[in-house]
Amino acid sequence: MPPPHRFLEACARRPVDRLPVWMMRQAGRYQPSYRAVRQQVGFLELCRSPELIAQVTCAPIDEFGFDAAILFSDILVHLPAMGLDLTFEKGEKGKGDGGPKIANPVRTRADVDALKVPVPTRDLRYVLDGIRAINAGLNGRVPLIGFVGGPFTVASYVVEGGSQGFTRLKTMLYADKAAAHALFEKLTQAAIVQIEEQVAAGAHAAQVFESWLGELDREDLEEFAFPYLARIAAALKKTGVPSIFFGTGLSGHLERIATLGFDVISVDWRIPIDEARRRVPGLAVQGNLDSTVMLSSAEASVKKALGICKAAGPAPGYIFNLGHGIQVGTPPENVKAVVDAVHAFRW
Ligand code: 1CP
Repeated sequence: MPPPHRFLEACARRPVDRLPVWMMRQAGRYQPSYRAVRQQVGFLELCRSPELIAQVTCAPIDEFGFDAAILFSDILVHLPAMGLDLTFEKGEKGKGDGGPKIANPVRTRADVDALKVPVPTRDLRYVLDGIRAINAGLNGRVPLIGFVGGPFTVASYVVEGGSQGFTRLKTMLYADKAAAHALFEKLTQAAIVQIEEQVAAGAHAAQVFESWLGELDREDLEEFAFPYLARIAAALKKTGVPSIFFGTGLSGHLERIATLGFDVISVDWRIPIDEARRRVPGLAVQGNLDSTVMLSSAEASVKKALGICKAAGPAPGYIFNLGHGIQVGTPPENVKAVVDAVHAFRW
């Protein structure tokens, strides 16, 4: 890495020249350049091509000037190596992203026991080669964020067989606690080996996506999620790169999440950013524009974005981002307007 970059500086809560900004799903269907690639190849085919991974990861850096790149992949790409038959349905025309489908979902203890922990250097070589290809393309311009899914969020797809809610998984917690723990254990091991190899291949930071963890109450978070997340955070600490925890619907649990061992907490729009920063004083905070506003106008998007920059306050350790991913149909010019406005923001 060349001189310290403002995204990594902010993760470490050191002062920066301008607020760093990147956006979840900054590579995706809202971009004409991404749609052009997807006209040629299926989603999983794209995820399995190191050259295409590098192309679509670098495109938003060139197009919008983000301060960090995020590996183009998915939180579910390792599932075939675990023994699950994963496909992505075609996104309906104009209606957005194609969702994941698992033909042989995990429903019983025997299903859990049959799951294999992947060996990334063998099973996910394309991801690791992709990381090397991205860094060659970025040439040190911005750092690269690697990622994995959190155990609960990945389990929701594995048990339901797709984006079908959480009822089956939550029922498993109560009906067969041991099976649920065995599943979270396997998914935790799978997350740790993947993120360790991503860092070894050249990722400069790592984000854990626990998008749906807000589904659980405090008691279940304590039993079924926090211990596993703390293990992932500890493994990340050993790698030496900054770690980011992302979840939604978790505003009631920020102080507890701050004890898990992550360096940065990414919050959704349901909590004012100043309140989030007050509640986790020892950590950097990332967030939290509601991506829906960017479906409207550049003016409305910039107004809301600047309100967040101001509310975040001047203390080091703030990274501008969204509360969740960029939505399909977002006009790219609204994204550009927000990036430029955040970069122009000064105290
Ligand atoms: O720029 C980036 O962020 C691109 C890399 C990326 C990441 C970090 C993709 C590409 N997916 C993810 C993570 C991911 N995948 C999450 C966690 C983040 C979040 O909450 O959005 C989740 C829940 C998934 C599962 C998944 N994969 C979904 C969501 C389904 C649901 O339940 O709502 C979908 C639609 C996918 C496919 C997918 N992954 C990524 C893209 C661009 C797409 C669309 C596929 C296409 O091109 O048709």
